[in-house]
Amino acid sequence: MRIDAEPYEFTCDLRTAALLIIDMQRDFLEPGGFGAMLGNDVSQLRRTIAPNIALLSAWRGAGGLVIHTREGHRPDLTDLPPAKKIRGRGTTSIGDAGPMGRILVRGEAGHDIIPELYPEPLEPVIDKPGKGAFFATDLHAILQNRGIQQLVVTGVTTEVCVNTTIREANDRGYDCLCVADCCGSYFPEFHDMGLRMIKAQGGIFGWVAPSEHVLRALKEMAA
Ligand code: TIU
Repeated sequence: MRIDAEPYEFTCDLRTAALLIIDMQRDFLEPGGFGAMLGNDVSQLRRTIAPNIALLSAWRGAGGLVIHTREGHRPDLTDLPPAKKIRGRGTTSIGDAGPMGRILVRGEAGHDIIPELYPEPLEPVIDKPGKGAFFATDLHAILQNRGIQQLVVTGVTTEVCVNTTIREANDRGYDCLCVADCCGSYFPEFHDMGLRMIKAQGGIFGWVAPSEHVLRALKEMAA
C-alpha cells in the first residue's frame, strides 16, 4: 500500500503494519476531565475524534492490527515517579480525586478510552506509565511477535505522547507515519511544530500525511 505523505511516499503492507492510537482517554479529551480542569482547550483534541473514527473503521475493515494506549498508573502509585507526581506544583495531581475518578489511575473512568474509539475485545491495549508507549510496556514484544515493521500513529497529544512514542519507535527500527488530522495538541502551534519535527530532514523520525491519504490507499488496496 502506497500512501502519499511528506517528506515522500510511505509504503506499508497491512500484514506488517499496525494502527497505533495514543491516549485517546476521557481525562484528556472530555470537557469534564483532568485536561479541561487544568484550563486546557479540549476542542483542540476533540477535532481529532471524527477522523480517528473514520480511520479506525477503515483499518479494522481492512483487517489491520489496531493497538491502543492509555497513560496511567497502578492504583497504589508504585509506578509513579515522585518527580512526575509533583511536577507542575498543582493542587491536584496524578492519583488524586479528579472529576472522573482518581486522575490517570488505571480502572478509573477518566483513565479509560473515549467511547467513540473504544477498543474491540481482541485489540491490545497498552497501559503505559510514561509519555512514550515503549517505556516499561510490552509494546515492542507484541509488535515483534506479530512481525510489525511500520506504525501508523494517531492520538494525543502531538508534541508529548505522540512525538515521544514515534521517537522511541524510530530508535527501535520502526517506520512511523503520523496522521496529521488524527493527532492534536492543546497548543495548535505545538501540534504544527510537532508534525514538522517528524518529517524534517528527510523524515528524521518518520512521515506525515492527512487521514484522507491513508483512507485513499486503503480503498485502492481493496479495489
Ligand atoms: N498523552 C499525553 O500526551 N499526555 C500528556 O500529558 N500530554 C499533555 O500534553 N499534557
